[in-house]
Amino acid sequence: MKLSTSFSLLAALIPYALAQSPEWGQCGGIGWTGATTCVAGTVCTVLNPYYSQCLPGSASSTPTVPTSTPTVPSSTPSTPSSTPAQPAPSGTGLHSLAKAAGKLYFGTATDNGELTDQAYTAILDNINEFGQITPANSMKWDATEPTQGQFTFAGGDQIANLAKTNGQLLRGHNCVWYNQLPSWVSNGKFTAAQLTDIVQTHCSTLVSHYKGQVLLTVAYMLTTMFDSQDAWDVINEPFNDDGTWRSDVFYNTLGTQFVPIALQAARAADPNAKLYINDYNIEQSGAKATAMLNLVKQLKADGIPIDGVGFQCHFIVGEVPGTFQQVLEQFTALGVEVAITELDIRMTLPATQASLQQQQKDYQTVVQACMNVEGCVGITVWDFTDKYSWVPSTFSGQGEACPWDQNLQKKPAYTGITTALSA
Ligand code: 9MR
Repeated sequence: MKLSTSFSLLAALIPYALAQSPEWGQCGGIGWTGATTCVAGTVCTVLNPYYSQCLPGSASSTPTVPTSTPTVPSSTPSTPSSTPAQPAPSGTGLHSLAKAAGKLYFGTATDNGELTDQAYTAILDNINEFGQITPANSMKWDATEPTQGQFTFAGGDQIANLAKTNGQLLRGHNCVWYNQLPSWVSNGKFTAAQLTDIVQTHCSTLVSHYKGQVLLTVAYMLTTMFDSQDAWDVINEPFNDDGTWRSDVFYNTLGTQFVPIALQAARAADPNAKLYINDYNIEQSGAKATAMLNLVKQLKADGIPIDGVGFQCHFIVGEVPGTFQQVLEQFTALGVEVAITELDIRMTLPATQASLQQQQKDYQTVVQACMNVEGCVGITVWDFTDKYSWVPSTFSGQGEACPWDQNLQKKPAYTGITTALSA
């Protein structure tokens, strides 16, 4: 990690940073226990209930820094649109607009095989469009620990390094999932004690490997040391659609305990990463959303680290759930943040003008729901172009799910997103 060369400089600055947050550093928010004052020339600004940040400027009075129950006007974001809260997005792209609206990021999934496509990477690398990246495959268990105890990080590192170079946040995806799981785990017939050890080793090795990967300037390095804003989907898709627990090697061997085991290992490995449980079909009121709500309540009651819930949002044109915003609010009311983690909205092919128009509306509706909920921190599309979408190979006869088309041209869906981000 490049941190090593700068470590003595950082060590010298740590006491100072603990006393006062640096420019761009976190200075408040629900659950924040670090410094609540900012270095000279910056002012502590509430971006959302979970995150206050030292932004350039001077305070006319002592700022109020919430750590428990902040109030943020939902219609008038406290960050002026001309003041980016992170290294420098400026413009009218998706991430710039999201930042100006007080969100942490607008991001996209990407995959290693796509990174040789220069027309594609020109858009992916554009910080005005994307301030966050999720590796679609290369941090999954089959990619990172194909054989017990032998970790391979080459693919994940390529994407982490790209995010670092671009100044983009990184979302780790994922630690514990029934899918893309090597057979040595699923067929190992391990005892509960053995599988506990396996989950702990996997999560802690993975999460600590990518600890603090988004590093730029010294100021930003300090920011990321004390609040990296990076996130991990520690648990992926634990429930069936009827709200029962998915029958997989983790649940069948450990019961529900695999969830706290993994979350605690991840927290110990990177105390600053936001730890999430991520799932689909929890975007509407119903048994599955209720099961997730109950899980979060239980984890909180038991003192288990849980920072957020990811809503995948793999939707169908014309079928965005009407209760989505309400469900997001039910989760933030429990004291966790929420994020849209894998957004795409597919349609029956061939696309028509009408279906593309409806898709524009649907993207706008989904992004607007996140905009309306203070604790919804960001939005990630599950790749931005139809050229690399997972949809056509999984749902026969469907596709065109992304905001950019096969030829990397923006679709009406893009305008749907920008309309909501600018509202
Ligand atoms: O995008 C991923 C695709 O390339 C893989 O073939 C697929 C296999 O499981 O996983 C896709 O990503 C999934 C994500 O990891 C979890 N939520 C659903 C996503 C789409 O299937």
